[in-house]
Amino acid sequence: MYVKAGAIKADTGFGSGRESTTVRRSPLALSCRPCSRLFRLDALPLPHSSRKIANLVLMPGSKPQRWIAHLDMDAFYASVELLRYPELRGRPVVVGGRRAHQPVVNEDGSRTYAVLRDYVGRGVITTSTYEARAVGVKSAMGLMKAAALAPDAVLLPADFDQYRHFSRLFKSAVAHIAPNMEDRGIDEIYIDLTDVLGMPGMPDGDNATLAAHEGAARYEVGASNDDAALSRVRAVAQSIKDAVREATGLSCSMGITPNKLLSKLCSELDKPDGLTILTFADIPTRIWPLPARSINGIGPKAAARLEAIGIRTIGDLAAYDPLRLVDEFGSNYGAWMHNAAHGRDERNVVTHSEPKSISRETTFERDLHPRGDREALGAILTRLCEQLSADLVRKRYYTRTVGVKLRFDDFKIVTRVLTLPAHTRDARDIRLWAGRCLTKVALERRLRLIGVRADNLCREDALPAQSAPDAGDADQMALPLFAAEAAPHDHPAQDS
Ligand code: DCP
Ligand code: MG
Repeated sequence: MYVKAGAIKADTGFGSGRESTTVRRSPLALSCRPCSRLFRLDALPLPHSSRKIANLVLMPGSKPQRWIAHLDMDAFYASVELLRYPELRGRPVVVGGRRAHQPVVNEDGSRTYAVLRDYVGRGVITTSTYEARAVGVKSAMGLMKAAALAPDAVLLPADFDQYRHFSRLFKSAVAHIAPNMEDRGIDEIYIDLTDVLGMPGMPDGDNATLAAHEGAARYEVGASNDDAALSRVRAVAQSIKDAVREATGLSCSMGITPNKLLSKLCSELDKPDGLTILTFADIPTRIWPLPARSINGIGPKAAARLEAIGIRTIGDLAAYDPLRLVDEFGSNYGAWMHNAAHGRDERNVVTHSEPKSISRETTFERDLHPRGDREALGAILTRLCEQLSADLVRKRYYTRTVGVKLRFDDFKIVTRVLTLPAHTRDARDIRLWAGRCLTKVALERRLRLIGVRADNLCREDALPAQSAPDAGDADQMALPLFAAEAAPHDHPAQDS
């Protein structure tokens, strides 16, 4: 069923060994004539830097192989709970209860825990310990159904503040070792280790010698997969896992491969406390036997459709005619599935995410009436607009959509947004448009909160020429709470 690795290499250009013919391109690579190896210009290893420069041929666009890690915390919420209830270690535990399921502290200091058999309701499990998973209990399962499988499992309420706290702790521990980190949610991150592996002074693995250190430091196509480089990758990975454990007391699992797609797959392969390092050469043996649905992006529906055409494993998918896949699933998804099955993924680790909006809001000490407290409200709104403007300047953004948010004394929230004719970050413009937004709201009740928001952001270095900032009108800061005239480009309001 599987195509031979050699044939696949010719088809895909996987850079899995010295015999590989295709390399990825960046402008900084040199090829050494005598040995035909490729090096990064800024990371020439010693024996080569002493060669005559005539022997080094500039290879515009040659790029080193990347090492990307995916790190995922093990049974995250449940593991955080076990830190404060260590006596529950080894027992099946599920998180998902309500406040009523909080453990009760007895007079002698011991605790009494809620158990699943007593649960009545429609709640679902957020996560469970591996002991509970062993009997089939898993995330998103109804608690009543889980009770049938594991009646003695302990039920704990979720404490999101605590999980967020531990999330920050583990991410900051990783960032100290490897700052090129992409936040993917409360318990997972991608890390680009390519540069870390080139840094001197990182911990060496058991077998790591000076030669091993050099092996990983140089960006030699074909050599980055040798034993020395792999032991270096393992050493850095272990140092990250140790740092996470030291900062949190928790274990995590890591997958490390040349791209995000494969790493995400691999972090699952050896859970809990796992470490899986794969190269492109391992795809036929380690990746192709896995079910197609283990690829992130192939959900249950797509997996069922694949199964209907005889595709069960990733290997089946890789061997399937890509044109037929496109016929079946459309050009985008079909082509993506074909590439994914061959382990191809060029996505970068995105260390900085662009904000979608920036906002400022304030809750009043006492509820304010839109008419009786008109002046005070106007002043508060003006101050919020000034703060928002300062935020935009500091973060180097302009906005084209200004919105207001109001929470009334009955807790009902109303938002109104308006699109401006041009980008701005001027406090007076923002104040003018916020006032215009307010004319769209029926202000009958007292207000608990007012907020102002900038959406539709544009980085200052990407500002279109026609949106050159306008200095605004000095009088706009003295506007009444509500601007009288209607504004163009009215958006539908979003009430909630
Ligand atoms: N979560 C949730 N609802 C789900 C799945 C997960 O609320 N349907 C929460 C609880 C998990 C956390 O997100 O602890 C992280 O999700 P994971 O999928 O990484 O699951 P775990 O970390 O619990 O387990 P694993 O060891 O398989 O990663
Ligand atoms: Mg997890």
